[in-house]
Amino acid sequence: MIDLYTWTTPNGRKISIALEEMGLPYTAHPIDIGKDEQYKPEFLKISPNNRIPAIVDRDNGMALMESGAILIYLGDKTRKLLPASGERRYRVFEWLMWQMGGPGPMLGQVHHFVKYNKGKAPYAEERYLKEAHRLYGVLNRRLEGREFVADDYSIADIAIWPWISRFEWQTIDLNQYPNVKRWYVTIAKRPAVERGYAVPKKVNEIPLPP
Ligand SMILES: N[C@@H](CCC(=O)N[C@@H](CS)C(=O)NCC(=O)O)C(=O)O
Repeated sequence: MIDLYTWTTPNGRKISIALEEMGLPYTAHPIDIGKDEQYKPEFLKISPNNRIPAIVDRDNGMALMESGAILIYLGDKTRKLLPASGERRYRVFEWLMWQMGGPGPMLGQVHHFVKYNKGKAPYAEERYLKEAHRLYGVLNRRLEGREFVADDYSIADIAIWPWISRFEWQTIDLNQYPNVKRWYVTIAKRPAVERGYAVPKKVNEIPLPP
C-alpha cells in the first residue's frame, strides 16, 4: 500500500497515473498547494522541498519526494514500465531526465508567465514560449516512426504526458507537432491514465486537440 501526497497538477498526476498503470493499491492524500498546505510541518517531514508529489511506502516505511525518483522506485518495486537492466533501462532514464530538466521546469514557466501573468513580462513570455516550441520539436522528432519515447510504454512517457496535457495553457497547437499529437491522444485513451488524471479529484476531462 502506498500513501500518495498529491494535487491536481502535472507532477502529481505522473504518480497517480503510474500507480494506476502498475495496479498498486494506494491512498491519495490531497495537498492543496493553492492553500499552502505544502508548507505544513507534517508534510515537510515527508517532502523536505515542500512540493508534491511525495509517497510513503507502507511496506517499508520509506518516504520519497521528487516525481522522477518516485517513478523509478515504483518501476523497480513492481517491475513494470521500467526495464530491469541494459540499454532499454537507460533509454527510459534518458527521457525521464529530459522531462525533469526540460518540459517540467520550462513549461512550468510558460504557465506562470503566459497563462497566469500575461503582459507583465513580455521578454519572459517570449523566452519560455520559444523554449516550449523547441522542446515540442524535440519530442516530435523523437516520436517520428516510434510509438513511445523509449522502447515500450514506460515511466518516461508517463512523466512527459501530463505536461503535454496542458497544451492549451501553453498556447501550443498540437497540429504543428503531429507525432506528439498521435502519442498524446493514444495515451489519453488508456483507462489507467483516465483514472490517474482524476486524482486526487476530477477538475476537468482530459483535454483533446481538435
Ligand atoms: N521536481 C519536482 C517538482 C515538484 C513541483 O514543482 N510540484 C509543484 C506542483 S506541480 C508544487 O508542489 N508546487 C508548490 C509550490 O510551488 O509551492 C518533482 O518533479 O517532483
